[in-house]
Order: sequence, then structure tokens, then C-alpha cells
Amino acid sequence: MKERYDFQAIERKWQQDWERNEIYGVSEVPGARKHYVLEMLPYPSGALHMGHIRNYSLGDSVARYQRMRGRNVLHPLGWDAFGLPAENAAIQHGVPPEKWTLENISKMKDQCKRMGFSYDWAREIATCLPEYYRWNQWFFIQMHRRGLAYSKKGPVNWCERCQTVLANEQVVNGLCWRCDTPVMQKDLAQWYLAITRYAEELLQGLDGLTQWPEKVRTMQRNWIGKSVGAKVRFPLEESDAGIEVFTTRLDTIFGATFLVLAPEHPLIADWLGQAGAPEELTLMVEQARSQDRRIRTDEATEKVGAFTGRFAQNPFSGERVPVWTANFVLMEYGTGAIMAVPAHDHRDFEFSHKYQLPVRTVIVSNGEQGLPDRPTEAMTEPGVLVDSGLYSGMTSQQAQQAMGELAEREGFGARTVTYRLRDWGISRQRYWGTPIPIIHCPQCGAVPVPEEELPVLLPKMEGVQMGGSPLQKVPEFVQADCPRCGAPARRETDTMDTFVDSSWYFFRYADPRNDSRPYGPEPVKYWMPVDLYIGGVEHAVLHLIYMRFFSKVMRDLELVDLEEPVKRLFTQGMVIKDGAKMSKSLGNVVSPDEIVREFGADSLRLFIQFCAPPDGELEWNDKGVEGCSRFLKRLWRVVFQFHQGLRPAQDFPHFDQLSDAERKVLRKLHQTIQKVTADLERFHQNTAVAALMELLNAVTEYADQDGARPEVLSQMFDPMVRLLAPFTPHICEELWRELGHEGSVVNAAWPAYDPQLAREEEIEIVVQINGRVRARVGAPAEVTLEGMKELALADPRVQDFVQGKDVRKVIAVPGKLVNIVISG
Ligand code: ANZ
Ligand code: ZN
Repeated sequence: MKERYDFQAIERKWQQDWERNEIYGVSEVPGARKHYVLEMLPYPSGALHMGHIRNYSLGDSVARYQRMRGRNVLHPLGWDAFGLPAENAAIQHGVPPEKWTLENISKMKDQCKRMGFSYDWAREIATCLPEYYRWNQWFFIQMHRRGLAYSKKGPVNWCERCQTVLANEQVVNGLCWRCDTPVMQKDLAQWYLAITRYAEELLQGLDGLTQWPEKVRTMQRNWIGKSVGAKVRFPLEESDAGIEVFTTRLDTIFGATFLVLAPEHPLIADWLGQAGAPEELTLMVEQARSQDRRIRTDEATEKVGAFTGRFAQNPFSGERVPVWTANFVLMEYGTGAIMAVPAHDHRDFEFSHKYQLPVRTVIVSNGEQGLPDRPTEAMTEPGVLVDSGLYSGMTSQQAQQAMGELAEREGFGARTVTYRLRDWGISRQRYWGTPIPIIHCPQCGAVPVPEEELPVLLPKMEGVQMGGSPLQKVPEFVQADCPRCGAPARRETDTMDTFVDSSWYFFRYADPRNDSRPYGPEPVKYWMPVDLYIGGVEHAVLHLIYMRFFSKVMRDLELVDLEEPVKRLFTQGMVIKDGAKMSKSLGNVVSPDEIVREFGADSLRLFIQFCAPPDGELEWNDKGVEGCSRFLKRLWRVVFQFHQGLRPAQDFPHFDQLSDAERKVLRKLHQTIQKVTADLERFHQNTAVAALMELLNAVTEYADQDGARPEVLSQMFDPMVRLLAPFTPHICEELWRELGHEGSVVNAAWPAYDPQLAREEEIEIVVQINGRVRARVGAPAEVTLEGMKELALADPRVQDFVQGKDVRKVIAVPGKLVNIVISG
């Protein structure tokens, strides 16, 4: 054994050894308990950043721990390899996107290896390769067949900077999720996946995801946005048409004093097209339509509207109500039309105040007498109905039921459920993605490419130009024959949203080289569901909802027998520096490569897990890495000092033959095993590492004593190295071999603790008062002098003596005696 801890040599040596021996390769072993640890697959931008290192270090320690516990562990990594940055690099520097991407993958894979992550590289996938994306196309065709993939023209979110359409989930506060450009609306024909058909199931399923963070479940619940209400038709005067409104408060319908249509409502367009449409209305509608959506949907934005000149009739009261249009009503939600009840809805109240529209109270709080003369704000709580014909006196709930039944009987309305969730628009007008396998035929319409012709290969492009769909400029790609009638036709040139790629990749890891289907049933049955999934919370309503949707579709395609794909989800915190998220644009990035060069991968892995709770923010600090590197050096030194006298199989002295110091360190060891095990189960890597640091202190303290016995130390080092191996695998592998083991520490068994030994040993302390023995109290063997005094004074017998007296002095003799001097 070398005296110096040469981390560079050690890390290189074991990385090569692990790779040569394919030590992280796994296969399905019948009967063995599996454990699937997954980290969100990275986008190959060119370099791993500290966020990746944190994510993967956390996952790796769990994967290694589970493996040492005897689980058959699947721990794969792949690349989310399609997407805009590759295309932008091509536009800016003329590098072909494929070349750029594959080179980046190779660089980042190298970085992963230098970190010593235990991935089974034989299962690596890259979503930009035809062997992968052909299955995106295959899924699309299966969904198309079932009406789950369809095309529709309509308003879509458009990012001018990215020159592409965005799904609703990709518009964050009105901005493009990728580049923060304000998103505009554009009318385009788009391909959609019918995620809304699964809205209820996706919502219900959340209840069962008890091992997901509550915040993610709440975000998904809100995103799905279930709302139980009713649709009611108000007939229009002098017309056969009617206005259908959606309301969650049917009970307030006698208080509806006007209707409001979204400016995009088809009736508005009709009316504006007719002669004599009021100028004012035209202007208002144009303005509202061009208003930034973020502003329009903001509660604080001023409500602007105009009277349409039309009237409708309330089907319950028969009352004549004016029809307005206003910016705060959205076409995409409900029916795009509302009945306004100013007395009981804040927005309607504000609007009626501005335009002097009547306010009529129809709900009062339980037990309240009389009506408020002129309400100063909306009363939005349910209560008891007043001024509501034969419904007066009913509770809101009773009225909703009775009114809903009547509307259904009479055929002018129905109780309904509405969701905020929209179908997932997946068309992207970009090059570097999966081609949508559709051929547009002038006769047959949109015809799917026959399965046996998959993949529709993405043509190689050297340079990509901005503006328009790049694939439109490749005639060999665009020209195609209709698969149905053979006529000359045009191939779809949109590509798929890259979130399609990541919606099912973790199924593919189970059977990554299958070339006749996306995956075989047996491997998936063995490995799925994912036992632990680790990634950022920013995917809560993007990837994490799409992948649940895909799993449900796969179940309905009878490919899998599985409801939810991920059992336990862990969202790790961000890495920040100088108070801000580490990012290139802020110039506060610390490169993992530099840290690895200077301190080694083990020090970096240790630091990143030790320095903050995994779900909290991690403030980068150079001193911390240095500290972790010092810890590893100390570990090395103490093993070096004694390793020659050690043999792994050496008999451990009988407990009775141990000295106090030896018992103490042994107890510490068993307590640490207990703690580290529990912490890893709870995903508290930081406290696990802290406990290991304490253990090393205790062991060093013992080792430094005269008469420290090698046979005792040998029994300390062995489990200590195993406990540390998930965190710092390289140094542990080296020490493990130095301790005389043949096989790899990667496959060593996780140490078990002895509850007897882990228990604090009790000692008896004699308590004297003014020199006479008055009591004996039990105390933990580790007790401090202060602790002894506290325990003595708290004893009831002692209290009896001390009561009302003046305690002048308390003297403690370590581990033995406390003497209390009282007077009076
Ligand atoms: C009458 C009413 C009375 C309403 C009342 C509320 C309170 P959630 O719960 O979010 O689903 N609404 C319906 N469609 C709308 C649209 N396209 N744009 C803007 N607002 C719309 O909200 C449903 C309520 O939001 C509906 O119930 C409707 O106002 C409004 F005391 O109808 B309510
Ligand atoms: Zn953008």
C-alpha cells in the first residue's frame, strides 16, 4: 500500500477495471429481487454540469447501496438527443446536428465514466438514432389508429425565436420554456395526442402515488384542473342560435345579469361580419385578441368589454339578459362563454362595476337574515338560495342537483366535468426531431406510413437554415407516394416534440436492442416499474405527466400490464453559487472536470451529497470540496498506518475481552451502520455522510491510542469501507483490496448491525449530597460532565433534598460520581 492517497491513479485504475469486467452489466435473473434506479436522461449539450453531477451522484449511491443489499439493480443512462440546441449550433456554425450531438454524447459519457457512476452502458440509448425513434413513429401510428393522434387547425402557441409551436405545458408564465420569449398565438394545423381522454385517470392515479412529493402531485392536480359544473344553453333573441355557457355555480343562475362571450367566440366573428356591426365592438375585439395572453389571464389586468347589441334568455327565470364580450373570458376553457353573476364572482363583480351592470344577490350565508343593500364585493361562498323562484331556500348543493336535473330533463343543459388540461400538441416546425410518419394525399388525406416502412428516416442535413420548416426544403424527403392509392403525395415535414422521446425511454432500457418492437413484454415485466426516479421538479407538469399518459396508452395497447411507471419520485434541489442558480449566462459555473482534476471524483461525489439535504438547494463552496478531500486522506492514512497487521478473517476478540475504548468504538460502528442504512432508505445522503465522518473520528481516536489492537481495527475498517463505497467507490475499492479481499467492493454485502451492540451502554452514576450517597442514576456511557450534572439534579430523590435549598456547587467525576453541595 502506498503512503500517499494518489486519487488520480486509483480512480483511473478502477474505472478501467470496472469497465473491462463489465461489472455494472445486469440481466434479468429469475427469482432475484430487482431494483430499478433511474435518473432523468440528460440533453447532450456537450458537458455535464453540477446539477447533473448532483442528480447522478445521488442516484448512484442508492443504486450501489441496493446492489450491496443483494438486489439485482438496473441503473442505466441514455441521451435525450433530439432538440433545438443541436439545430441552432448547425445554424450558427454549420455543424451537422447529428455530428454535434454524437460528439457531445461521447464527451459527456466520458465525464460520467470519470465520475465512476455505475451505469450499465450496454443499455445506453440515444433518442436521435433511428433504432430508437422508429418506435416513436410506431407509437404515433398505433395512437392514430385509435384516434389518439389527430390533426386539427386552430390557435397554437408560437415562439418566434425558436420558430416553432409549443405545447401548453411548455409555455411558462406566457414565456417560451426554452428561451423566455413571449409566446404568441398563431393559427396552424397541428398534430395532437389526446391526453385529455386520460384526464380523469391521470388525476385519480395521483392518489396512489404516495411516494411522490406532495408538491408534484398538487401541481399535476392543478394542471389537470378538474372542475365539476354544468353547461346551460341561453336561447338568443331573434335567432335560432343559443349561447352555451359553462358554470361551476349553476345555483347562482337567478343572479346572472348578463352573458359574456370570449372575443374569439364564433358568434362574435359572425356578428362582426354582418352589416352595421358597431365600430366600438370591432375595436374592442381586435384589441383583446392581440393582448398578450399572460396579461389577459392575469387577475390584476383591467377587464375590458363591449356590449354586442344582442340579448338572450335565461332558461330558468325567463329573464332577458344582454350579451357582452370581454377580455377575461377565454375561448379555450369551458365553452368560451359565461353567465356573469356579479354578486357571487369577483371578476364579474369588477366588470359590472365598471360598466354599470346590475348586481343581484341570490345566495346568502347560512342563517343570515335579509339581503345586503348594495354589496361592496362578491360573496363567493356557497350558501342558501334567495330570490331564485322555487329553488329559494335550498342550499347551493341541493339547488345544483335540482337545477341540473331540470336542465337535463328539458334538454337545455347538462351537468358536466371540465378539465383545464388540453391535448398535447406535438408538431414542431423544426428539423432535429422524429419525423411524423404521415403522408398527405390529395385524395386520401392524411395517411399513416405503413408500419413495415418504418423508420421514416430523418434525411441528413449539413447546414440548417432559419425560417420555415427545414424539411420542406428537402424535395427527396417531401415527395412520396400515397401508401393507400399510390398517387403522388406530400410527406409531413413537422417533427415531433422531443418530450415524446422521453415519455417512454425508461421502458426501452429494459430491452434496449429489440429491433422488432419497442420492447418485449418479459424484460419490461421484470424491471418495471421504476423503483426510484430522480430529477428536477421543473418537469412536474411536463415530462412527468406525459410519461404517465404514455404508460396508460401502452397499457391500453396491451403492451404492458402496469398502471403507473414510477413508484417513487425524488426531486433534487438546485445547485446555486453566490445566491443564484449556476448557469452559463450568469457566469457562475464551476466545472466538474476541474474539481475532478484537482480533488478527484470521490471528493466531488462526497461533497455534493454531504453538503446539503438532497431536496434542498446546494450552495457551491470550494472549501467544502477541500474538506471532503481531507476526510478521504485521513481515511487513507489511518488504514495505511495499520494495514500490514490486518487480515480480514481475523477473529474478533470476545466482547468481554474488549476494553472500554474498544467497546465504545464498536458501539459507534453499529450505530453508524444503523444510521447510514436508515438514511439511505430515506434518501438523506447528507446525514449518512455526516455519520460516516463521525465514525472515522471515533476510529482514528481509538487507533491513536497506545495499545490499539490490529484485530479490532481490522473489524472496524472492513464495514466502514463498505458503508462508504456507495459514496466514494474508487478509494473504497482500493482500500477493500488492501484489506485483503479478492472480489470487488461493488459486490460486497452491505454490513448488518447488531442492535445489541448499537444500543447505548448504560453506566451508573452515584449522586452524593453534601458528601453522603443519596441516589444512583443511569446514564449513557458517552455522557458528558454537563450531562451527568443535569441527570443528577433531575432525579426525584435528589430533588427532594434540594427543594428550597441553595445549590452552591456541583462537582462531577467523569463516569462515576456527582457531588452536590447545598446549604440552608
Ligand atoms: C357563473 C358563476 C357564478 C361562476 C359564480 C363562478 C362563480 P373553474 O372553477 O376554474 O373551472 N368561466 C367559465 N368558462 C370561462 C372562460 N372560458 N373564461 C373565463 N371564465 C370562465 O371556473 C369556472 C368558472 O369560471 C365558471 O363558473 C365561470 O364562472 C367561469 F358565483 O359561472 B362561473
Ligand atoms: Zn422559444
